[in-house]
Amino acid sequence: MSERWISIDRERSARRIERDIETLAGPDYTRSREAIRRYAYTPEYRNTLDYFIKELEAVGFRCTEDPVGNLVARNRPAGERVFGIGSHCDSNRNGGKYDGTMGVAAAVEVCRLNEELGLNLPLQVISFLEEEGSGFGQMVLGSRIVAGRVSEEELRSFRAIDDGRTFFEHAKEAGYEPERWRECARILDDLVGWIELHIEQARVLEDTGNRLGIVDAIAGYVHADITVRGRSDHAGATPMDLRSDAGLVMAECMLELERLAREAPGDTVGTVGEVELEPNLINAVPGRARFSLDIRGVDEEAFRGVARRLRDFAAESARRRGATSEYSERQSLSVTPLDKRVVGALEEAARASGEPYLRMPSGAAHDTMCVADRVPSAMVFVPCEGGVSHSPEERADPADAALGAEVMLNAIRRLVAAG
Ligand code: HGY
Ligand code: MN
Ligand code: MN
Repeated sequence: MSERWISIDRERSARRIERDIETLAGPDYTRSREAIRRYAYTPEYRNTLDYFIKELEAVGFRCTEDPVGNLVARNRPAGERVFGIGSHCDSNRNGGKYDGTMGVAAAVEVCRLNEELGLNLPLQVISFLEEEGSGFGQMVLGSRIVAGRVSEEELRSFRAIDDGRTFFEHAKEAGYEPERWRECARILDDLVGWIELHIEQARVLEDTGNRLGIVDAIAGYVHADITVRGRSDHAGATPMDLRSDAGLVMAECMLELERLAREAPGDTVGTVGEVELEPNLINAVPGRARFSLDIRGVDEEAFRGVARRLRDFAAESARRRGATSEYSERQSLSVTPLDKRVVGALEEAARASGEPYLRMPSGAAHDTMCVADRVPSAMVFVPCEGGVSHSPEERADPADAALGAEVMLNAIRRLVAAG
């Protein structure tokens, strides 16, 4: 590699990243032994932030937390221009060791290398709160707050999945000041660029034999719920043509969603991941059904059109069965094209590394979608085995994250030098 490019001791970096990840898979950092489960304002999440704070302070970073709990660490005084790196360290409720956490660990490794190699790059690490929505059912919540993509009314309406208490109550109890949430926008003020490393969460890199993905766009999504209200009847005594079975409306909608997503352009996908039936008893016709919609794609009109058509299909299916349906959107984010200059710098650094890489879109959502509103941004993907994610079976190789750290370091060095 020419002197213009730095090559790191990838083996040593891989060992340090692996140590971070294996430590954070321990009992102090997850609420469950079966999977990694940590989310906003829980002791396990606090321990995880404290772990990264210790690692960052050890290489001279000053760590703070914004009014809702996004972690921010800088090696420059406030107001000076810095390059942003990071991800999230909360987990899916059925999470693996690598989703998010590997990105924060790789960012911390970039900070260690910056210090050891005396590069003196101006850096800011952010670990965003509640990317998975495992605490309050609202995905990328910390970065949506930073990007001003929530209203005060919405924020005050969010309630914890575990106990139904509000986001504000939990945030205050954890020592934050959620009423100052608008000030969270300031953590992007000094950023000249942003790069997030993340596991791919699918198996394109694995199937194509690439070690890195240089992400140039992130799919948009709609998250919504449909609630169907029919009538709960005796499962034995009620003749089939006298029923108003909410469960059958849900069943028809699930198959219709599959049909609409398969027909739509732009890699559109549709998933019903959560289902609830009431009274949910073997011998009672379900009178109420609630199911979630996760509809995504890189063609904005296509994936939003699927959501609209499914809403109308549900209303018609319910009407035919003497029931009603109600569609309520939780949130949505648009397709996010990433910054050509940052993508280009990453691609050149990946090429210089001598390792196989692929330029690609992201189907999964990431905090980078919100950062990109205001900051030139891009992402680096590393493979995960079999594409498995949002599962304790998730596996990724710290050696790929170490390679990612080297590529990020070189790209940042080029971008900062170019001004
Ligand atoms: O679901 C997502 O796209 C992200 O992994 N939370
Ligand atoms: Mn993630
Ligand atoms: Mn995730």
